[in-house]
Amino acid sequence: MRASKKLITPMGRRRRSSLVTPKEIHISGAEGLYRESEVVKVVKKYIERALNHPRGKADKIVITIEEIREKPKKIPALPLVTIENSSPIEGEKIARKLLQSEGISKMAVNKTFELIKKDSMRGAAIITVEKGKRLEPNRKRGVRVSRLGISKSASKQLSARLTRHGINNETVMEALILASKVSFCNNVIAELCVSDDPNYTTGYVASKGLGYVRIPHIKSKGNRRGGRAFFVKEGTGIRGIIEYLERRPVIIGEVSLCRGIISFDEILNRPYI
Ligand code: WAQ
Ligand code: MG
Repeated sequence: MRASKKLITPMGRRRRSSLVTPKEIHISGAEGLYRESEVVKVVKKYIERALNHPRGKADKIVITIEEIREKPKKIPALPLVTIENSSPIEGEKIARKLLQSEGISKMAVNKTFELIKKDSMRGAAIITVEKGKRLEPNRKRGVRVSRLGISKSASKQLSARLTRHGINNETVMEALILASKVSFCNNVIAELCVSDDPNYTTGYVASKGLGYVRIPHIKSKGNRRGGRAFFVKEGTGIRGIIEYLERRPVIIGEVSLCRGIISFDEILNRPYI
């Protein structure tokens, strides 16, 4: 699902008869892998999401439903943990340190934060770990991870584990599924995510080594800017990565450890892996 809204600027309103094209802003996107019997229910949920979104009410909703013949690849979810944090300044520092601990250069991290703070994107940027070069062919759209889901039994188990930490909601579930699919890609070293929802201030850094590390208060409340970046090795072929992220069906079949809030020092020691 892709939902957007036309922004009519004061100038556009005055000159209605002229050829001023209103700016279309991204409101919400969602994708998943479901059984046929679930499709109607899921589409209804997506439409409701687009019409009641904190970023604004969508005036255009595009829904694409495709039958997938390829058997989904089953992968485990990343282990989940939340870092103790109470301010956006500290939150950004934590994210930077985690990314650098995974080998992402300072320059690449700087460029990524600049990008995320500038404008909200519909998809993710693909950024090289050393030079911070952007590789995705369509920068306005970015790359949308799609064809991803979770098995019934893993979903039940994940819900139970997230409930213990008071975070059993769709936002966390969907983000963990996405991050698990992304990190399973050999060429992706790490991911940074900041929500573009003005009310949602928790972001995360994810990688094979760190797992899914939630960072509360990574941005201030009311801030509509957010985005995602996938860091890849210098010289990696972009086509194979995009093919995997956008088209390869992947299902979470197994849940990993879900921990509560821990301090930053503890996470760098990685005692839970
Ligand atoms: N593929 C690639 N990029 C995406 C996708 C996707 N399927 N969906 C969203 N994005 C990008 C896009 O640039 C958005 O602006 C940005 O990510 C943020 O998307 O553990 O809600 O849907 O508490 O706002 C993370 C923390 C929440 C969850 C993430 O992201 C937790 C979130 P949003
Ligand atoms: Mg959002």
